[in-house]
Amino acid sequence: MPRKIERRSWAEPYKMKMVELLKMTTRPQRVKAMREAGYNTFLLNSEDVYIDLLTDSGTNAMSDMQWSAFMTGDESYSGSKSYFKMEKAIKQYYGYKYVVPTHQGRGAENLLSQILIKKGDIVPGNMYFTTTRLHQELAGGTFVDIIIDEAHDPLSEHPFKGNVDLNKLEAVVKKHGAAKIPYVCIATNVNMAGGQPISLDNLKQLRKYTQEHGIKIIHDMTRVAENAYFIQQREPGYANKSVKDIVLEICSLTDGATMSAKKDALVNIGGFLATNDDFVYEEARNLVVVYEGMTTYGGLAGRDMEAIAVGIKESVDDNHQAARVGQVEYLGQRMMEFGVPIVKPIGGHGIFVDAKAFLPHLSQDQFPAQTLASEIYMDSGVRTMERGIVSAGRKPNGEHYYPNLELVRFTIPRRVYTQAHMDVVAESTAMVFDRRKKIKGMKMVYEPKYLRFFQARFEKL
Ligand code: PLI
Repeated sequence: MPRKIERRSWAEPYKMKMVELLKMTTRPQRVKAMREAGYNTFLLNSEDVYIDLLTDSGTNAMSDMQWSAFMTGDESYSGSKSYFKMEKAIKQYYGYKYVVPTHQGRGAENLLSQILIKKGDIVPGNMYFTTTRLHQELAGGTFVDIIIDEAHDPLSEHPFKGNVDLNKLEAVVKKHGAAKIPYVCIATNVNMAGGQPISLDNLKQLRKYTQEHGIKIIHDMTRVAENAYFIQQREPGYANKSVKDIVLEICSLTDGATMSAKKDALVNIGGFLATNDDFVYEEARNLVVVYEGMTTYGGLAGRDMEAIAVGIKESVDDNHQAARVGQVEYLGQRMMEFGVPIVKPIGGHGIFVDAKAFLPHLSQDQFPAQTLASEIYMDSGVRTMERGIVSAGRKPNGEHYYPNLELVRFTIPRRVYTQAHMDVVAESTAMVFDRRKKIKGMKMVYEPKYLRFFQARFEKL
């Protein structure tokens, strides 16, 4: 009898031609390393990490085509031909008119915030991101969250948890007046919500509303291609459109963008500000030479710009996105099989474990997500990241922000790990889950002024 095959597996659209060897550690070694790092996974030495899911930022594996382009980088101080290749790719795949390179995403956020935000302004957005909000605040603005309520609920299965609640936006416009709102900041695949997409339908409605009120849309396009993939998979009318076409359509509904090329664009460093606005471009060209570098390198080497140009093209490939998001889905499914509480639907760049549900006996002041991230590292050498009260930081008045979502992010670098690695990650998390009742919380013993999650230190209670 021929065997009946019930499912066909998929696999990555690439093969490996170089590998990086990893150090294997023992639990006592990891416990010591974690204590020395003040129970902050950011402060671990990467050498002591086995599977590094701290971030998908700058941790991508470049392709052979990217590496070969890298070798052709033009390192001229001005007018580098590598810049023109990057500019061409950005215009072709994202459709924006002007490009100003920056060393990474936050460099672009700094320029944009300084250009568009005045003291007392309000910047609505579909959930905050750490560096983005900080640059808005440093420029004198106040961020207001206008994402739909479902985004703050880890159990809601809304397919587009990155959507904007237009009623919330209208309330902000009524309260402050459109003149106080320089732009609405729209992230594609909202990071802090769990890598959740915005729909094109919602973006079109937002576009209509903001145009009626003379408000710009600035696009945090760090993970735009992953968002486009979800639109293709989930939004009626888009099943037969390519990721490439959907990306272009998303960008066409916005006035400009900040980009961290370290994510979607498959490189290890880089970013840019893109705009269709002559004024913003002119100002950005003035400021970039102060903060980043000449307008044709903005803090990047020519080789970096070469790699970005190729990476952008590879990022909008349907097969790439199917494997990229498919791997995240695989890890999420395995976690769910073990009963681990995760944010649903499964997002685009990682699995977000709900630390409040995982460790319900800890109060948010005992840093449940920070605690859980350290426990998982000590169990298996898997490095994850806190995305909860520590990341949220303090309000300008000094109080903690208390975010609804208290999450541990298992962020998957692109094209780096195998499904066997994902099995190890899921099993380790399940082991920690099984002994969750014995886990104690922590207190913060050192807190830096800005972006405290990077450097804060903790002690076990
Ligand atoms: O890390 P940068 O400066 O290249 O980019 C800042 C940045 C802006 N927007 C969004 C949505 C991000 O996710 C982002 C950086 N994210 C990091 C570093 C992360 O680990 O998620």
